[in-house]
Amino acid sequence: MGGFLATTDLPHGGEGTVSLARPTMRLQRSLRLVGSLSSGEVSTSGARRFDPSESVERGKTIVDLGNGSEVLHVPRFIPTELSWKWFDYLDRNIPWSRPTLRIFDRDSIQPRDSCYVADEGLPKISYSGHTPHAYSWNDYPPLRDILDVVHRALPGSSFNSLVLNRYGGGNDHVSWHSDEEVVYGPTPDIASVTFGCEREFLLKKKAPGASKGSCNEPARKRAKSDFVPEQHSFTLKHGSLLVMRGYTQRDWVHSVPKRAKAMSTRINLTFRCVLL
Ligand SMILES: O=C(O)CCC(=O)C(=O)O
Ligand SMILES: [Mn+2]
Repeated sequence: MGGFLATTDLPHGGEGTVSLARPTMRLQRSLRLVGSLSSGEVSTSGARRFDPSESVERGKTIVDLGNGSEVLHVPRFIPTELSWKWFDYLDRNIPWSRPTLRIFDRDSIQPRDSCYVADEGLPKISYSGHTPHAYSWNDYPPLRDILDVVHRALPGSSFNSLVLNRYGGGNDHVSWHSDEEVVYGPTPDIASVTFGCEREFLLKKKAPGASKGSCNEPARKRAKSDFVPEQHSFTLKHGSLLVMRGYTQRDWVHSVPKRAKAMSTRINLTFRCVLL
């Protein structure tokens, strides 16, 4: 994750309407865990037997956020069984960690596990005082298969890096932030694939003048007090795809808030392109 974290953590924490892990899904998963999967088995299992661009065409919703920002949402992108295979592989094999972040001069432990994977030779990324180690795609072959599926779904895309997040339950979250970073350029596509427990993903319009680089402080305070931010909510299901496009990072913040009812693990992958 890049960008800034807002002071007000979790404005919607607690009383969720979504995020229930369906018992049938949990049962299906525990049954599957009886056998263990090697990365080779996961790689060859089904990724080439479905057509990602067809999934997008069949089930996409595009939300125009205005001023050159938009979100593409495909709730049923990757078939369920294949999504569970990838979930199990990632849950067991990724070197997850919870770094300490520095936010507004205070240290706090990141409220979710994460990992970073990138092409060799890219500039490093940093967020909240943390510079994650860049692991190699070669060490986790199924990640290349997921990347390939995303590339086939989004003609013209060319992602070279990946932030993985694992939310162990409803307390794990990501606070309001945007991934507005010079390394991603002014209008990055960020493609997000979700496995496991569904969670709510919120987008909220930044206050006028809140974008990086704005320095008109009194006008900003005045504008902020009257500002009622527009907000959108997406339920990110197991096997779903969501793509933030255009000026979404410049003009909007996003979050995955705490949800008491989210009982099981969610893994989210955000594919990005670091500019050289
Ligand atoms: O988990 C998600 O859906 C979003 C993660 C995110 O925003 C980030 O890693 O920057
Ligand atoms: Mn983000």
